[in-house]
Amino acid sequence: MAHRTFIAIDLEEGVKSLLHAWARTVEARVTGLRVPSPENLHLTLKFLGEVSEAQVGELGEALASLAKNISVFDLRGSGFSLFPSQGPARVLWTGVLEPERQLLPLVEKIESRCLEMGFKREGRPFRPHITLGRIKNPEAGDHVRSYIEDNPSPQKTWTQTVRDVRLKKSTLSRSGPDYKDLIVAPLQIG
Ligand code: 3AM
Repeated sequence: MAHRTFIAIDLEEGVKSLLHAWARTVEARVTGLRVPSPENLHLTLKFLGEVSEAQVGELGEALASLAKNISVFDLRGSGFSLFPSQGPARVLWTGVLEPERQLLPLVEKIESRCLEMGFKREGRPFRPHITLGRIKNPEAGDHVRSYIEDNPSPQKTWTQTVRDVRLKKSTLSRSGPDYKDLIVAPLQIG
């Protein structure tokens, strides 16, 4: 059976609650923003798409050997941002501060390992983000942009320790995506 998969960093419970609360404050003031449930909040490192059962096994081994050579690290982020950067917004997200320190090297290792395994390199530049809400129509996208521009909340930061990277399975349904861990690859402690 094939699985729709991606590699991600999971967020700590406290960070999920905090970020969900931020998203709810925007949702309360604009119409048309769809906020994911807190347990679905994550930081995508690499979208893989459909993979076979055999590839899941291979990815598990690759992620485990890669992760055990990378130390546990702290991740910090702040504020609200929007995709695309201009025009009606489609995604409300929060970004990572100083991604070049540990996050981008980790993503680069994952990209090159995935390339060796036959997965396509991501065409777009990697923009680390945690999706806080999705916007369906351009009118709502304009409202969200105006609200965020008036309330950029630069003082809002979040922080957590990254202890593992995960291969996640995404099941799409009418009620939204459902994510399940297929593999948890622990980073090196200390
Ligand atoms: O983590 P976020 O929510 O930004 O948008 C999808 C979601 O991103 C993205 O992978 C994450 C888990 O589904 N995604 C979905 N299809 C994609 C594709 N074809 C994709 N990313 C890149 N290419």
